[in-house]
Amino acid sequence: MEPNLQDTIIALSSGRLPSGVGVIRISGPRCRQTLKSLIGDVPGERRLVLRDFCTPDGGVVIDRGLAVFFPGPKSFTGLDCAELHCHGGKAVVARLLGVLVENLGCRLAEAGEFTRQAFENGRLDLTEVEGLGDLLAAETENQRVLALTRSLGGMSARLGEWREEIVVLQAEIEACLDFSDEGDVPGALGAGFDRRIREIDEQIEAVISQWQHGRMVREGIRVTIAGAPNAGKSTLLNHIANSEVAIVSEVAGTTRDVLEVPVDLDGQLFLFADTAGLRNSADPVEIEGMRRARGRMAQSDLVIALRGPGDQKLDLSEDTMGVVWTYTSKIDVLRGDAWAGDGLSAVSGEGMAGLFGRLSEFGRAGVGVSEPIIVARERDKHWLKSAQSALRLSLGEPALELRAESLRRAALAIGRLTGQIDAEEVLDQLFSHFCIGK
Ligand SMILES: Nc1nc2c(ncn2[C@@H]2O[C@H](COP(=O)(O)OP(=O)(O)OP(=O)(O)O)[C@@H](O)[C@H]2O)c(=O)[nH]1
Ligand SMILES: [Mg+2]
Repeated sequence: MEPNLQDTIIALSSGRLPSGVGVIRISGPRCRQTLKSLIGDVPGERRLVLRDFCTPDGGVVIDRGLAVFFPGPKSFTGLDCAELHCHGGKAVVARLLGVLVENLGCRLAEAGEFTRQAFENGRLDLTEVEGLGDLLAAETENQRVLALTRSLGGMSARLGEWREEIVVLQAEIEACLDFSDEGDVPGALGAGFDRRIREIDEQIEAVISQWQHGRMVREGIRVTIAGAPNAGKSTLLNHIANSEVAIVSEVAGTTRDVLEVPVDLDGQLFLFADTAGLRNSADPVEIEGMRRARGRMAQSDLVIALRGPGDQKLDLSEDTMGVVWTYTSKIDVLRGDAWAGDGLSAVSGEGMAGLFGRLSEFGRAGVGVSEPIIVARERDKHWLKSAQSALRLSLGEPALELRAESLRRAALAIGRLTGQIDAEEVLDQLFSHFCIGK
């Protein structure tokens, strides 16, 4: 999508119609003129006023509602903006949009186009745009907090500080080089120069170390329920999901596909997956099921290894990058402490409170413990690591020119994160997930 900042774009920014109120957003150079034609004047800046919304020619009233004007460049998009709060009826909104397009020279916005204008006009950087996209998509409390921190510039602020300091360091090297050009005294970097580079490196490291938690908040904690056939894995998933999503039967080898269910526990998203039971089998479908089960296990943050009362010991620690909790299932049919370690029954509910408590604790660990999390995307980790390695290169390098070049590359990596450099591809991808009107 190529933005055209000459266009005045409009969209219904509120939700599905009919609704109590419909909010139509307008942004672009024709904003003032549009307001004059539609409501007779341009209201005072950022003041909500009651007006009749009229057709421009005959002055027929379409609806009565509220209008507000946000002059650029200090508006959300950086251009003149307005909002019309009309009654959220389908015909009302259709007529207003129709008049705006057919009589007043506006155009319907594409998905994410208001935010795109904001980015093009320097009102938001790429990390803030990403935060905003995540905020609209947020379904859990932890996702909301992460997305809000980012959309309000939590990440931009850190990146800005680092970039500024790196540019200063770079300038100091340039000054040294200029000085040595002029003759006798060779330039020397001030004391503490390397320490300042190391400090930025450490700060970047601290932020990268949050990445796993950020990823778990944003994408969900991946939990796989695995174990022997018939151990009760599907029954456990159904209990956790509070719905009969998986087929349960006394036939061993019932589950073949990986079945994933998102669950919000205490504001944290978990993605629970039921998998095929693991055993020696010659059945090609079952073998494929086990291959998928192992694939999901390998990619999991947590594996719940379930074994039935009579099953052999189970060790899945080599099968995953995450942690493994082993439980004995069906303890309702056992007497006393006939099982070793943790036990649960998804049928009687015994041990389930303990499991949920442990899961909530797992979800809380690391989330917002010291500082709010600001990194969550693969892109964040990639460019932060790239900035870091450029900084480290500049430390090890004796030649001043090469040290300056490494610093320049570190600043460039940060510029890629904020979208000052090469934003196009990321933006197109990002806005394809935005809704119209944002
Ligand atoms: N008494 C009792 N029976 C259970 C419990 N959990 C599961 N079962 C029974 O055990 C049998 C197998 O349960 P499933 O949930 O299908 O087991 P699974 O591990 O998914 O089995 P596969 O998909 O074949 O690997 C069913 O008859 C369930 O009703 C439990 O906690 N207590
Ligand atoms: Mg099953």
